[in-house]
Amino acid sequence: MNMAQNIAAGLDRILTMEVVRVTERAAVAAARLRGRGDEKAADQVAVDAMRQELNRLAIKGTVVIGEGERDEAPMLYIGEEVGTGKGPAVDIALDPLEGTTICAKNLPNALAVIAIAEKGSLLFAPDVYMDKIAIGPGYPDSLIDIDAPPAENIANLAKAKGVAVPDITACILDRPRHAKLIDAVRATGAAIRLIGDGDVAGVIHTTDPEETGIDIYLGTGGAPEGVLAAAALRCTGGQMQGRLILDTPEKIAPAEKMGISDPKRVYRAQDMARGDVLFAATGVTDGNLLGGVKFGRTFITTHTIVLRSSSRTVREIKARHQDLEKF
Ligand code: VTB
Repeated sequence: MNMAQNIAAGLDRILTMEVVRVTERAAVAAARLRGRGDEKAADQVAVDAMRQELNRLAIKGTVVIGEGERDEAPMLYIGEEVGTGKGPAVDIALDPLEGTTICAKNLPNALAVIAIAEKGSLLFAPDVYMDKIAIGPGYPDSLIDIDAPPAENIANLAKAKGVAVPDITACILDRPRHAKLIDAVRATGAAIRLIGDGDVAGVIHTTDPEETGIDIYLGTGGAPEGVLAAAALRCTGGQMQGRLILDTPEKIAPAEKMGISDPKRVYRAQDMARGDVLFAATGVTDGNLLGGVKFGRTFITTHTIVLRSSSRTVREIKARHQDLEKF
């Protein structure tokens, strides 16, 4: 692709650089309340900070995955218009503090996260659970199947990776609902990394097993988090499948209103985040892929990953913020 084509295709690439400030700002705000045991307060400051910075971006943005419905979320609610209004029309999925409990306890992998996509290209996921499976890049298409038993997916992955099953590590949210899944994975001899929260990070970690030690993500987490993770995987490569858990009429009816006609549909990453997508995440607490915010005497350090699907460029930005006033 030549330069002119690159500029013409999809989102304005300058946004890749601009979006970094948005997650940096949210991460610094949340990090100030790290380990204070107050999830709500940490989330609130992250939301405020992200919104402030987002409204400086030259976009006509609409939040499609955000903090919830307008009546329950005063800011960054679904449908909120963000940005200066002068710029491309884009859809935005965000989570100013993914892993509020992790942040409150100062445990690994709390993130400030955003995805920006061409208008109409993100799945409008209702706030229900999603069954998820994900692996990293470099494997044949359809190696994993959300409907296959975990043992089969793990055996296929081990074979394709060229390792024995016990050398595979699966990441699973530590929840009672996963008891059977955990037993099934343990029966294969594979290792499990149980995480308390933060399955956006859990899924992304599959894309770099050498760095993170995680080969496969399995289990049920939030659907909005599923779309955010899918946006990241569209940029890094890797495979993901997700199915909304719409098991009651109370869940099916609002989902239908959001345009979901087949409640059992299996979505791949490219179905959840289509077209050109940007994804940025800044570490709040130290994690497997990103360092957390560090507060120095004269500067603050942040560590961010920025991804873009059309070029599949992976950028890591370590920033030293010396103008402390603005934080
Ligand atoms: C996961 C996790 C999130 O929600 O998606 C989880 O990654 C799912 O809900 O960090 P439960 O906590 O009910 O299992 C979070 O914990 C919070 O958004």
